[in-house]
Formats: sequence, C-alpha cells, structure tokens
Amino acid sequence: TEQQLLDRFEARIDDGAFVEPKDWMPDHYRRTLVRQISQHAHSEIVGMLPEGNWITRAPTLKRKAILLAKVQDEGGHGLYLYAAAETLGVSRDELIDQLHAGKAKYSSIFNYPTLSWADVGVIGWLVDGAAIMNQVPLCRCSYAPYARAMIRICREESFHQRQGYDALLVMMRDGTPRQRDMVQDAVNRWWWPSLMMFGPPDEASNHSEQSMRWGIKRISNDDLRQKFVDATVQQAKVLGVSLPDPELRWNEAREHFDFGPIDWDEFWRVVGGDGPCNRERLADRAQAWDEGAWVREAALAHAAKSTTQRKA
Ligand code: FAQ
Repeated sequence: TEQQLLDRFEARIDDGAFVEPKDWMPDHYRRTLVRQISQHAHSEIVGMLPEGNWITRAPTLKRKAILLAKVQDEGGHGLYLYAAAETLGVSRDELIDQLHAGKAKYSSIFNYPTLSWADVGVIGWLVDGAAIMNQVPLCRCSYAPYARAMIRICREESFHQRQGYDALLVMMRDGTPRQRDMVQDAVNRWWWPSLMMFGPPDEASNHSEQSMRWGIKRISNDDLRQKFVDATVQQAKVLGVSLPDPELRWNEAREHFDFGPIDWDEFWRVVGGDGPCNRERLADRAQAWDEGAWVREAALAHAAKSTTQRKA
C-alpha cells in the first residue's frame, strides 16, 4: 500500500540513502524538488543578467575574461539544474514557460541593480559567498541527481567567490579614495539583500519542516544565515569595509555575531514581483528566449536530419 511505500521511503532516508529518478517517491517529495530545483535553475540564468551588464565595461582585459567565464559558468549551472529537474518528469520547456509567465520564483537577490563596477566584485564576494553557504549542504541532498549537480556547481562557485573578493581587494588596497568609496557603497547596498537570500526566518518558512524531514534541506534558513554572517565579518575586516549594521556585534554567550533586524516586508515585496528590477529581468529573459528561437529550430532540424541519415 501507499503507506507501506512511504514508510519504506522514509526509513531509507533515515538510513542516509540517496533517491534515484526511477525509485518510488512520494508525490509531495517530487513536487518539492521540482519547485526547488527549477527555482534554483531560474536563479542561475536570471543571475547572469546583473553581471552581464558589466561585461562590455570591465576595467581590464583580465577582468573581462574572468567575468565572461563566470557568467558562462552560471549558464552551465542552469543547464545542469534544468536537466536534474527533468529527471523528475517535467520538461524544460514547461519550466521556462512558468518563468516567463511570472509564475515561477527565482532568487530575490537578482532583482537589484548593478550600479558600479564594484557591484560585480560584491556579487562575487557576498552573493556567491551566500550561495556557497546554502549549496554545500545541498551536495548531500537526498535526491541524488540534484546532489551530483551541486558538487560541480559548488566547485565553480568557490572560484566565483574568490574572483569577487580579489577584485575588491585590489580596489581597496591599490585604488583611489573614490574607488574605495565605490566598494563601500556597493557593500552597503548588497549586504541586506544577501542576508535575505537564505529565505524567510525558520518560523515563517513553510516548506522547511517537510524538506528537512526528507533530507532535501540539511540546515535551516536561519542557521545558514548565521553561519554566513559569522564567516563574512572577518572577511570584511581584512578588506577594510564596514558592514551597514549598527547592531552587528560578537555575542560571547552564543559564540555568534548578533545582527540587526532584516526588512522582511522588502523581501516579500521583491519576491512578489515588485523589486527594483523584476520587470526588467523577466523582459530580458523573454527577449533572449524569443531571439534564440532560430537557434532552437536549427538545432532540431539538424537533429532530425542526422536521425534520417542514420536510418538510411
Ligand atoms: N528569493 O519555505 P521556504 C545562485 C520563497 S544562488 C525568492 O523557506 P524553501 C548562484 C520560497 O521559494 C540563488 N524566493 O522555501 C549565483 C517559497 O515560495 P514557494 C539560488 C524565496 O524552498 C550567484 C517561500 O519563499 N539558490 O543562483 C527566497 O524551503 C551569483 C517560502 O520559503 C537556490 O535556489 C529567495 N531568496 O527554502 C548565480 C538554492 N527564499 O516556492 C549568479 C536552492 C525563499 O512556496 C550569480 N534553494 N523564497 O512559492 C534553497 O535552498 C531553498 O529553496 C531556499 C528556500 C533556502 C532558497
């Protein structure tokens, strides 16, 4: 019976087993993974846009080559993740339709603008830093195709984080006062949105309990956020920037940094479609999709021709 299947499934999860696409799984497990993996895939490809904005204006050839490679990696991450979602029985076209129709979510962070070159460095340092903190535990996600994709993605993500930190270090150490101000301004604008990337507080996170039970999420939203704050304070010190939070201080008893309240109204506004760049991001994705139609048609025509030739 269904109940026996579910009991056996949960016992396997408790034993630390991984689930493969052809294994039996509860419908809710499948739907949760399609939701999370597709949102993650959409985040990767929408996440190409804010940095893509600076490819033509990178300050040196070296920085341009690094940025091009990073943005290309993000496209690759999107592809691994769409492929992982497809193993659960949805098509990539369906998922992309949901994104373009505004029905699928993607990370709130990519709805903020990149106003200066320093934003590119800060995205690497803070946004990729937060992404790694959240994604390392996902390498042990109970759904094996997602876990395998995350292992590759995390390796590339740590290079992304370091290139961002390095770009900022150069500006802070060798830069002019104006360049240093530019870095500080970018940190001030990206700090709070980066903390929001981890999702709502645990008590408001409606999916957490079930996802933790099934080994999809291994560490809670708030615990990951705390780990990120603790790791980042020291990096900010080395860089010589301040973090825009007057309440940030070491708590001896907790052995963690305390930090000020997050503006959850802003978070839900951005998630709901009303952030500074939501409309622009979706319009850019839809336009890129339309302009790529001829490439998809040509690839299909080529594939069809090769099949006929093989048969002949
Ligand atoms: N933005 O119950 P929970 C990257 C939604 S990194 C928008 O806590 P869950 C790399 C959530 O979907 C960014 N929506 O949900 C990169 C749910 O709504 P729903 C992508 C958010 O799933 C760097 C509702 O709120 N990383 O792309 C956000 O258990 C630089 C309730 O929330 C991932 O996707 C948010 N920040 O936990 C690329 C990692 N937070 O679906 C380019 C994988 C929550 O019911 C440049 N995902 N919501 O309509 C996860 O780990 C989880 O899905 C969480 C949310 C932790 C994001």
